[in-house]
Amino acid sequence: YTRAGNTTHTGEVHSIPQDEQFAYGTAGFRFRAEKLPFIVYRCAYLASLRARQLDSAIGVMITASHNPAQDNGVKLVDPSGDMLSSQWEIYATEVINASDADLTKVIRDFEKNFQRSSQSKIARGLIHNAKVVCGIDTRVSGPHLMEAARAGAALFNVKFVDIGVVSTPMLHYSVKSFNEPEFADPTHQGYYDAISGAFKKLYEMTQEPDGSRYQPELIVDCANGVGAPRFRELLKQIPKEMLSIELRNENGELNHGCGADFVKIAQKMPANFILTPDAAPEPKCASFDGDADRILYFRAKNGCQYGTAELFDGDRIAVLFATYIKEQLDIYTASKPRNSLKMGIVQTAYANGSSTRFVREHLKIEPIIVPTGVKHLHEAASEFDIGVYFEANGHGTIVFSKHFDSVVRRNASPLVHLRRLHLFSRVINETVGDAFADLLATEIVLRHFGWSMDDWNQKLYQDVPNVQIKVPVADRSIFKTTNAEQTLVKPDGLQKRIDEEVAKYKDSRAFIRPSGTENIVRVYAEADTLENTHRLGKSLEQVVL
Ligand code: 16G
Ligand code: ZN
Repeated sequence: YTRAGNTTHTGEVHSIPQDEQFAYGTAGFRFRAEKLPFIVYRCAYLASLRARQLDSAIGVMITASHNPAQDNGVKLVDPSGDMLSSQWEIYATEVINASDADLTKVIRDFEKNFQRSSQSKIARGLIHNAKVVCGIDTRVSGPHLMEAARAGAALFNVKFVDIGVVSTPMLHYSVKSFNEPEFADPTHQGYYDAISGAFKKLYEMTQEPDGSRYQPELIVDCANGVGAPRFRELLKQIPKEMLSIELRNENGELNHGCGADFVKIAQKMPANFILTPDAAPEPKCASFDGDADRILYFRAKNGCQYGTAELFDGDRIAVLFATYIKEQLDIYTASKPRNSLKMGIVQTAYANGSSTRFVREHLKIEPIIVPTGVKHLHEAASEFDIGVYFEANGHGTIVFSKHFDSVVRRNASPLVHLRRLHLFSRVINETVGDAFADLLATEIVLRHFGWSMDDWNQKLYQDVPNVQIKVPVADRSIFKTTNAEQTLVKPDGLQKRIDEEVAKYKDSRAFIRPSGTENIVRVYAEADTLENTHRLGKSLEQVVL
């Protein structure tokens, strides 16, 4: 697994130039699968080093999420199931970018540094828990990359645990379970039992209100990815009367014409779904992405172009969760004002303006806006006792503080709203956004409120019309933003022109930011009507060109 001898899953050598540079981005390293064997090998080696340094399990997830089937990627997961610390992202970049000739020296320097801190522990026989835990998604290149990871971990003689084909959130959950055995059993079954067990208990404690319009039927688009086999297994634990789910897009081409990313960007019904609401309506649908860390709800949109989907996106899921939690919290706070729990909501600039306004005006919470990328959201949410975070694209979860642990989880309270909060926090996968867990949590809350899709749509807020445009540019690095990506500081003068355009429309808002994953600049615009939104978007596209 060298750059020169980078052997791919097809058995060919796809050598990598000694000076080709790679960066650990928001999604780790992600490219065409041919490039990855030597990258995965070095990443697993680095994971083994970190595992020894912390005497903990460290995760290696091999996936390219919503990208096409030919791609793959790798990212590392820290002991508590969080994403890798930023300092180690820099180390990862350094180790991957070394030439074959320099690698031994780079590695030796690392080992010297890290062994110094862990040496005494090793000497005292205290290294028991160091291991590299590795999972893959359903791509054909996966098993070969798993072997590359195994070889990488062996370099430093650290135990390697192959957990097979899993969703990204299952890998995060397993890493935490290995390190905190009281959290859950670190197996697929352990994850299913923990999440479905909490769901079933909470279901029993949830009473549908009179006149409830809740429907337990749901059709799920699995993006032809890992959601298909793994969610099918999870659902075996849940009786049909509680939740009646039909899975579609289980075995076709990964992410092709389907999946959460497709539905969000195209705002279209995915393949194998009825396209019009007229014939036989499919009232409630949800879509996972390829590695099942994102979820969107949707349905065919009435009176629109054939095949148009109406989205119930990450913002709407976040607001639904927050509304439920607030209801439980308010009852609690009324009785125990001194031991209060603070809830926060974290969004990005892409959050629909109506959702932000709703959170501010109705939930009385000032939303925190952070730059794109799960890492930023997770970090900001961790400042609260209950931190709800979602990107509009459907990636999100809720994190809970130590204070929450002691007030809610460790205290077997007889108060029903506290027990609900406790179980809700166990349905949620607090390590990372999880399509399965978020789906179960959404269904519980809809049932609690007795809501149909119409209710969920109408009782919270109406989305402001919005548009996203990708503008190809020669060099996206000349675009610099501030204010959580909502203001451009470079190139000079552009922000002023954006402001002038925005001022021409009612209820408008817009920003331009460079993509972190593609060589494009993204324009986002909102205005009072869809037509005005498109007009504003087009004029901003001109500003960039
Ligand atoms: C990455 C991020 C995702 C973000 C997207 C934005 C993680 C795990 N993933 O996929 O959260 O929405 O990038 O892409 O952080 P962009 O920079 O091209 O708009
Ligand atoms: Zn994903």
